[in-house]
Amino acid sequence: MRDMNLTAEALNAYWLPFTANRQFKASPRLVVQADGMYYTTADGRRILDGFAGLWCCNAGHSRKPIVEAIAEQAATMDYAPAFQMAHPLAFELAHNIVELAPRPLDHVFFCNSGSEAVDTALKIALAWHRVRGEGQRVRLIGRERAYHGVGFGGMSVGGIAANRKAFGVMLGGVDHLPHTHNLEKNAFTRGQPEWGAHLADELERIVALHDASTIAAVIVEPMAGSTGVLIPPKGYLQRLREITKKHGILLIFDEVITAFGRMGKSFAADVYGVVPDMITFAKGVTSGAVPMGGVIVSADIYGAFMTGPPTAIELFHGYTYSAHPLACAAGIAALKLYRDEGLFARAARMAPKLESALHSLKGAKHVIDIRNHGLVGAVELAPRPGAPGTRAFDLYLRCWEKGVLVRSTGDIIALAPALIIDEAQIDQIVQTMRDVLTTLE
Ligand code: PXG
Repeated sequence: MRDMNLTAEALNAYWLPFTANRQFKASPRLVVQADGMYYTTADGRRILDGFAGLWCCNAGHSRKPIVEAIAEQAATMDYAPAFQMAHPLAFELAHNIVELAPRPLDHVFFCNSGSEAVDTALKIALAWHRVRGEGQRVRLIGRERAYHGVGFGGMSVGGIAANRKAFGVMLGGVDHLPHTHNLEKNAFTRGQPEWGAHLADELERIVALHDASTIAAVIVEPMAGSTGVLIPPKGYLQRLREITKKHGILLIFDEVITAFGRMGKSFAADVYGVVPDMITFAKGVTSGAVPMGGVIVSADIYGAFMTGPPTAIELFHGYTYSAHPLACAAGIAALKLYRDEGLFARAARMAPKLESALHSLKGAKHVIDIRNHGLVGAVELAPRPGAPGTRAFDLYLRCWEKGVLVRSTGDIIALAPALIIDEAQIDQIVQTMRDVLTTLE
């Protein structure tokens, strides 16, 4: 193993993403090893991972079949050109994903992250309308409190004020649905809230304002993860589907965190019973072991592009590392592991356990909401006056000190453990949070 002691120069050289760099460097949290449900820190502590890395290591960490598949592929063929050439694993993985996907979604475009997946889906939406002769459909509709990654497209359809504050104007021609989070109506709901389906009707208002003929696509996370676990109200996604269909607008589900078992089935689309026109995925496709993302599109969308001269490039888009051999090898191994161990069904079985454990925190100091669906949970805390976000961040830090990794976003603690988690580990995470909450100012 490498020397794990960082020099001051090395600590300084790395600019960490989405991190308070100065705070981190004053007291670094370094992990050096991972297996199953656990990380090991540089100072030798075992940390129970309640967040599957960052919503991604759905099969648990450093699982042998995935590790071996990557190692073997690296030794066999490191890289294959992605344009005008291919390698067999790309087709095999695409086929395996299509087998899991809801029909009529049956073609896969590969990229390397969730952000790229979102920008790819938005570009496909715009180009699809053009190839069909509806090139005036250029508007994209997102939602407040949506996170669709960090590309300009994803940021623009996303609904995060901090992005607008930091980076100024976004893409033009974008509008937003209201988010569905409402503590007055839905606090402490288990599973999907009863209240809020009508918020989908706001899409009719947006369509009336801009005219349907100008709108290309609506993109939503079926369950919004990053901005604090916002569970879709019952009937909400169905209404979005009806309205988009009625107006010839594409519906894109950003399933970067919900795909591959997180909600207890292959896709959130299956759980919520709504089939969009495109699904973006990333993270769990390789169980986080190699970066990969992609977009699954319907036969109708793919087919519309396959009409020009056969020698012409149909979609002017792609990445050097689209369908990278190591990512494909990891993806094939991860999907096989999910199937062999029945992990999506396991997530569905463990979901009620996570639900009851989490909701036992009701009444604990500072807790103003608890919500959950599938193997995802969130505890929302009352913000400290004048210091939003610090309370949940302190809870995260203290849980880390006590050997449990959770995630804080604003004043919300999110949980999304690997699908291999057992009941005792769920109890340990919740008990640790309970202990910390009692002492938290
Ligand atoms: N779409 C969704 C729905 C996401 O959740 C992205 C796109 C972007 O993916 P990449 O691979 O470009 O990061 C995401 C990413 C968190 C957290 O703590 C969430 C994400 C990433 C990192 C942390 O909630 N989501």
